[in-house]
Amino acid sequence: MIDEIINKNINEVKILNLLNESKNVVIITHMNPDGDAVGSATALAYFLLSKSKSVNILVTGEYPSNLNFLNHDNLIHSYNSHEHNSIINSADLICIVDLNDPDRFKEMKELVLASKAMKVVIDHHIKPKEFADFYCIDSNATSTGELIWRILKNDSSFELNKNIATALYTAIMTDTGSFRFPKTNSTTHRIIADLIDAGADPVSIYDSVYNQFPVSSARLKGIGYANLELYHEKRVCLMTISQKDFQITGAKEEETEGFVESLLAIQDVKVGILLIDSPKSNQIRCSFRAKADAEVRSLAEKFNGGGHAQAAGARVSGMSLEELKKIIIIESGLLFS
Ligand SMILES: [Mn+2]
Repeated sequence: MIDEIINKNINEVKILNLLNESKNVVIITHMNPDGDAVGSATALAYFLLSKSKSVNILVTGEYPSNLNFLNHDNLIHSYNSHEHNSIINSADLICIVDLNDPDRFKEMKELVLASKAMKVVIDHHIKPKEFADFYCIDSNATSTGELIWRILKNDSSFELNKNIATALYTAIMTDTGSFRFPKTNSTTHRIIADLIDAGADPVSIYDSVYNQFPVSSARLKGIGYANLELYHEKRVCLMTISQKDFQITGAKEEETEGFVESLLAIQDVKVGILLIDSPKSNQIRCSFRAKADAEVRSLAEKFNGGGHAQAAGARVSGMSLEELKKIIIIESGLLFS
């Protein structure tokens, strides 16, 4: 299976040719899209619009309101079968960005897989599933936004305008943790320099993405911080958020954005773990983050999850928060053995 995908992993110029040959393009990204997902999708959409293609971005469910500033031209739609099935059916190219597993298409899955359109995956996650016609995958890329940049800059008539620059800046900024995660290098900063030259505004983009927390989120984080636990010579920091904590603060689940990353700022901590007893799904959402000299993918995989070496996650059902916590405390110790 993996060999099959390697054979279909084509270079940026070939992807560009597919984009240029298309007429009706649908861009799909994952549910609960992050800055990389929305930024990559909108940058690609603006490029295709500049080539007079018909373009729609479809996401399952809502997307976070702090990314609204990227959707001022209303290119992103929350999928509903009534309005959007005909759009998927009439597409000749479906670009799947920042995800590689059709299960994450959710309600769109059947229709997308059955579509006759050419399907291309542009992504930087590992272990892609075999379902698309072509793949543009580089797990060493900081972000899908970086891959979109590599593709577009091959186009001789490509003009980097403010909309594309802002979308790609957002994608790369969010997936590099504002240029401090391990894959950040001089190439990243050279791309960013070009994006700033083309009109991306670092101050206003950061402000739009990150300085938008409702006070309920700050209060929830306060409860989480008050209850932090450290294990394994302070190398593992565990934050748990219970359903009761959501009730007390009135915070919503999506207001936990950034909580787990903040655990790595604590002295001696190598691995941050956030367990959220989800009021929405009746599952426990596990988020794992690691510093560059540790890894957490193997931990996520033990709970049927996955992700990157330094950022991974899983969803667990059938046990209480306390039961799962006990197991995770033991398992996380094995990361250092
Ligand atoms: Mn990404």
